[in-house]
Amino acid sequence: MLLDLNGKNALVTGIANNRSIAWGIAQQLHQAGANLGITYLPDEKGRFEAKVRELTAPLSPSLFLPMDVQDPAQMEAVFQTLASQWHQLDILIHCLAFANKADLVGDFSNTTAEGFRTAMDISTYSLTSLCRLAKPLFSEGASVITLTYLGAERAVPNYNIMGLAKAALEASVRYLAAELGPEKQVRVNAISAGPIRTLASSAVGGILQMIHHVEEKAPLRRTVTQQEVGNTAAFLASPLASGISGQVLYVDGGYCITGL
Ligand code: 0WD
Repeated sequence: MLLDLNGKNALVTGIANNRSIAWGIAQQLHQAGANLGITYLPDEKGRFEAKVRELTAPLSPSLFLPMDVQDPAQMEAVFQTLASQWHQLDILIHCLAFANKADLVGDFSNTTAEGFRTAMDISTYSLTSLCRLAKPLFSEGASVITLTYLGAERAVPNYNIMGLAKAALEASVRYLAAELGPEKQVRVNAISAGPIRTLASSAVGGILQMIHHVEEKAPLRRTVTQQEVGNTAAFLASPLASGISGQVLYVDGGYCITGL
């Protein structure tokens, strides 16, 4: 059986620019034949919108909508549009995260309550909100995919509050998989990607050192690309992965198995 996503509707969140992991995922889903809906984080001057619109135009998305996950009305509007225009959702890509830059460097115990809430709200709770809104629209065998990082289970320097957000995100994957599986065979999984240079990762203190460390120590002696993460997402989204749910799949060149 070949990887074929023709006729599948895929909502992709988290494209900020051409380095975004979500951009790698959108390209691979498109190549496999999926019909795309893209959401972008709106800003006052509309710069993100223009940039993301231009970047994604070659993939001919049938929907292009603003969605700040801190704005419940905007999230509801996205799903109302999905309901009226697509009628059903086959693939949901949650590929966004945020923490205050001050909370991504130095001592973890300095994390503020406000910084804690912000990181958890945007990076973790948003997956649950998206799944709740998508639940009535999921097709039989639909696939939900989120992005996580090794900092969820190990004390990676400077990852700090984002490590907690990812640990809770991985737990959310298990609870959502348990809830959504029985009725319609909806699968929920996370991809744990190795470090990649993006807008979000540049906020994490010492990210370049971490990338060099992976290049020296990972079994494949390199970091992974957005395209490699995209290929794994396309696989997880497809019937080829029909028996996989509630898992965290590592796409990290094998780094997480090393004793280093
Ligand atoms: O090394 C890496 N880059 C790794 C990233 C390793 C392992 C996992 N990840 C995860 C991230 O934690 C995140 O969950 O992959 C996901 C995508 O991250 P990315 O591709 O590294 O980062 P980026 O290209 O910046 O995309 C994340 C985007 C935001 O960009 P900025 O940098 O402007 O915050 O998430 C979006 C936004 O487009 N975003 C939001 N979207 C809706 N509502 C919000 C929000 N409130 N906040 C951020």
